[in-house]
Amino acid sequence: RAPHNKARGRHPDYPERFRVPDDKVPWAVPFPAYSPTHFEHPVLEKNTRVPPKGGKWADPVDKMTKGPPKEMFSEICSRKTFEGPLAFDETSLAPINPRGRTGMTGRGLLGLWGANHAADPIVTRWNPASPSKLQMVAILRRDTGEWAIPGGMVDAGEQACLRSRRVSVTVRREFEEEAGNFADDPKKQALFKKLIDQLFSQGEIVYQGYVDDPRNTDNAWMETTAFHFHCPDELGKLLSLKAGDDAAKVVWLETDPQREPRYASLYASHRKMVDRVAEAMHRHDRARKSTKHYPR
Ligand code: RP5
Ligand code: MG
Ligand code: MG
Repeated sequence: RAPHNKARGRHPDYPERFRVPDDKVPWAVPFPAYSPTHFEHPVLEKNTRVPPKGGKWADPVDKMTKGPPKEMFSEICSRKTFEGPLAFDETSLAPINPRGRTGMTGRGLLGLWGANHAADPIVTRWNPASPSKLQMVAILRRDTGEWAIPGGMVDAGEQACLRSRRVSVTVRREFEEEAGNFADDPKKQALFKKLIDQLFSQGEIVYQGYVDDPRNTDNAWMETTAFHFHCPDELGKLLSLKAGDDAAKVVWLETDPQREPRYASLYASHRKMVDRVAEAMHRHDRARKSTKHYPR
């Protein structure tokens, strides 16, 4: 398990974290001076679920312990995580970040104690103008101003059953919201929907697990299911994009860190996920080109 970096860094809506040096990230390494900043963004209080009413997305908090209410313990234990059995803080009963210290306790901007699940669509095509170059659909996030995969949170109702069919609902919804905002142009909208019906009918899960997200804390963190959808040449040429929702811009981005600084510095651990896809695509392409075709 790789230690996290962005989860120890800055977020524009967070106070300063307690600094955690590289060697002190693992919980197994003693760090007696560790005094993390406690932070829960005010948006959590406004969106706290009051059982049994649904609709809101944040867990309650125990005002005394600043952790989850005791009654929630078994529910938190039963929640899905890709990071193996969870450990809990003995005093606050809050789940502990499986990748180590972040310099912050509480949940920051994340609604759930423990894993907060997202889904990420990695959509690629060979650049129509330069077919040996692989491009991906990338958005500019409004919150941090970083380029990212157009992913999003799995809806509250979908949290319980994170089977790939449910998650693929999220992945499509998020792609439409963030990269296909054609509500003002019914013709373009219809074409976009038709194309992604075809594109999203064949996807592959390429990653499931922890995301090194700048919103993570010691007690709440992001996990994702990333899908890869590759556009066949014609579809790739036709698929035009328009940013919406929490995306300020959307582009076809070259997946080459040497030539494309926006790709080199993708949000959270998105670079790692797309690098793997790009490597596999290039490998595949080389193998295809080296196969000789003899006329019959
Ligand atoms: C990342 O945050 C995930 O990989 C996903 O891309 C994103 C989901 O959060 P929002 O885009 O909804 O803020 O950790
Ligand atoms: Mg979204
Ligand atoms: Mg999003």
